[in-house]
Amino acid sequence: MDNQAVNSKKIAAGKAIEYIRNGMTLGLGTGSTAYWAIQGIGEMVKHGLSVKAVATSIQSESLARELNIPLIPFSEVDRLDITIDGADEVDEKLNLIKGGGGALLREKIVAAATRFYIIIVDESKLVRHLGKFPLPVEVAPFGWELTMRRLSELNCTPRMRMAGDKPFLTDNQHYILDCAFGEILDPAGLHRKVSDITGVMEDGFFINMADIVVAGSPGGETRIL
Ligand code: ABF
Repeated sequence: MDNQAVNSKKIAAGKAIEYIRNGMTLGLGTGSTAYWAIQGIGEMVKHGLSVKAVATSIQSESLARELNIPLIPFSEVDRLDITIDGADEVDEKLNLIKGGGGALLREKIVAAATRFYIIIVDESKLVRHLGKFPLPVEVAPFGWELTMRRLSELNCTPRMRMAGDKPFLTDNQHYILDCAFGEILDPAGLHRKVSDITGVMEDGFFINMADIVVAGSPGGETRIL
């Protein structure tokens, strides 16, 4: 990843963690942008911030442990005060495609329990319409071939996400089918159709879930959308 992209991610993360206050319960996102937010929270904890956190992936959980961010099981949480997470695409209505990192199911569960959901991206993720990025769809391994056929009937090209020569397995032991739809003019409507397919555990559409999006630019500016 080039330095400019890293800088944009760091800038966005640095702005997002300014919303955190002592005593909050936080959701920790997944991916290379959320990584910088978790690093920043770790620094704040080192300087006395008192928070509890739930991670959205095994990867983020181990990073939080390394940084001594106090983790609690999601089962002990009713609501989270703030979650900071990344995204693959953000449209003009702040609808998202997420799941490039493979953590979309836990990310959406945590997002749905969050009072203030902050998405952090470098500005290259801002698009007019979703869809250039293939929609990640998390599916049960049992019957995935039939699920794939049903998804392709929605006029997309589903491809099994691989890890080497085996299917990628999510933290929940499911497969991911990356579905190239091309430009999506009605993401909410398509989300309903995808969700109706038996065998689909979750899709990467986050419709009307982001409270704010912080977009960082290589020049060091941030935009709050
Ligand atoms: C995770 O991070 C995924 O939901 C999302 O697809 C990805 C974005 O990755 P990055 O911040 O590395 O671009 O939240």
